[in-house]
Amino acid sequence: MLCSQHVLFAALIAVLSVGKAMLFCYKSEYRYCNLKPSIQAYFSESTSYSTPHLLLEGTLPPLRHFTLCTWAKAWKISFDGSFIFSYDLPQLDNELLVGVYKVSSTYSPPYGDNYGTSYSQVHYELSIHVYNQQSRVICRNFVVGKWQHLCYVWTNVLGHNEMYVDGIRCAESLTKIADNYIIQTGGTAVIGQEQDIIGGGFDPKQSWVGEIADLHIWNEPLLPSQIRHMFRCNFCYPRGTVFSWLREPLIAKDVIFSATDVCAVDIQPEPFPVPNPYS
Ligand SMILES: [Ca+2]
Repeated sequence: MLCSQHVLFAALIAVLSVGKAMLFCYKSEYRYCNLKPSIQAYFSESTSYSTPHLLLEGTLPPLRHFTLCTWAKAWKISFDGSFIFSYDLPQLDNELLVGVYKVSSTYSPPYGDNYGTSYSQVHYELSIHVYNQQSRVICRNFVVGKWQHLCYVWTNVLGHNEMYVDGIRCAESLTKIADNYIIQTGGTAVIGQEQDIIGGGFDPKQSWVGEIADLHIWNEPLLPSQIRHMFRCNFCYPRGTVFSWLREPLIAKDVIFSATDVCAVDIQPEPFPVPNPYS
């Protein structure tokens, strides 16, 4: 009942497009149509007096795997890490933590006119912590100042993990984290800051500065094709089974909500139809 009108509208578009548009819907119980503008949360720069964040009133269930996907627009990324979602246990910091790091490196041409000159270059790395163990990977297509779709995937099967920007998998992560571990329930989750104590201990240098929308968490590792469908806003995509954006009780602190349309970003059409993984 959530969006039957939108499903009908999407179906009409598909028919009118003489079969060129394909309707990608997932299992009906997960159906969520993204044809209407989303609600974004804006996190201004943190200071010692203001630390914008969202605090979940509930906790997370035990997790053997998870996928966390969100739309995010960063206005600034820190060398200390800018964190999107932080889940801490009373007895353990960084039980589940995801974010982005700015990294600077120097490059010296091995030959040519500029031989001997050092150039500074910046890149960005996505990061997952589970059980306070960290994996970071370079994501060449991450940029500041633009809506992007970020996904973090972890499974306790060999501690495998993957990260995606705009449906494209970042560099292969060779760091396996929390092999065979089960993320514990009973912790506290915060969006937009990095906790060092339960519900607090925020470092302004590690806060998220920018917008976040449609953050969802699933208790399974989603497939690359599912992640690509979400990025491409292919009419319908699943709501998170563990956490669903603005469907869970949250306490907002210094966060500004407004309407946005993350699916209005300039997305190039698929070069060929991608089959529905659930069909
Ligand atoms: Ca921490």
